[in-house]
Amino acid sequence: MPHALPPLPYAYDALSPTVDELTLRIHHGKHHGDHVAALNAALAETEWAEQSVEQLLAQLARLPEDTRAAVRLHGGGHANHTLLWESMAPDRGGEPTGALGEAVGAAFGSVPELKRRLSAAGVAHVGSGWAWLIHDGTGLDVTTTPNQDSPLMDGHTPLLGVDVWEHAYYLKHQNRRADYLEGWWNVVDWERVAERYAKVAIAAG
Ligand code: MN3
Repeated sequence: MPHALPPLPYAYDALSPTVDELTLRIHHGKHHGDHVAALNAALAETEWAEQSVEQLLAQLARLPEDTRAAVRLHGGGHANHTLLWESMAPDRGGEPTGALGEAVGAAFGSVPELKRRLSAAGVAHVGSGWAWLIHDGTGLDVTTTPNQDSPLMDGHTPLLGVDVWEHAYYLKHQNRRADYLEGWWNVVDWERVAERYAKVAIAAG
C-alpha cells in the first residue's frame, strides 16, 4: 500500500505566530508531500512496498543499493515530519509530567536543562538535519542526525524531534535558528511525547 501524506492534526494557521501559516503550508504540503511521492516512486513494484516506513528505516542495510538511498532520504523525511506534526499543537509547551517528567529529571537534571541541551544541539548542528530527544534502549539522550536520517536507523526510538532545515524557519526567522528553536518549545505537545515514552519504556523494561 502506498505511503500517504498524513493530514495535519490542526489548521495551517493554528500554530501561528510560533510557526507561521505559509511556512507550515509549504513544509507540510510541499516538503513532506514530496518525500512521500518520492518514497512511493522508489518502492513501486518492489518487495518492500508493503513495509511500514519504520520497518524500512530499521533494516536499511538489507535494501538494494539503488533503493536504499531513496528510502534513507525520503522514508526518513516521511517518518521525521510525521513525528514532528504529531509533536506540536496550539497553545502547548510547559513541561512533561508523570513518568516522562521523572525520566527527564533523571537523565538531564531538569526539563529546562533538557530544553537547553536540545536547542543547543540544534543550533550547533552544521547544515540541514534534526535535533532529537531519543530513547536509546537504556534511557533518554539528546542527539542530532544529518539531512533526513532517522534515529530509527541506529535502533533508537525518536521521542521528540525538531527540524533544523532552513525551510522549517527561514521565512519568519531567516538566519536566526536559535530564535526559532526557543519559540518552538511553546507548541511542543508533551502528552504525545509521553505516549511515545510510555511505549518504549515498557518495551525496554
Ligand atoms: Mn522539514
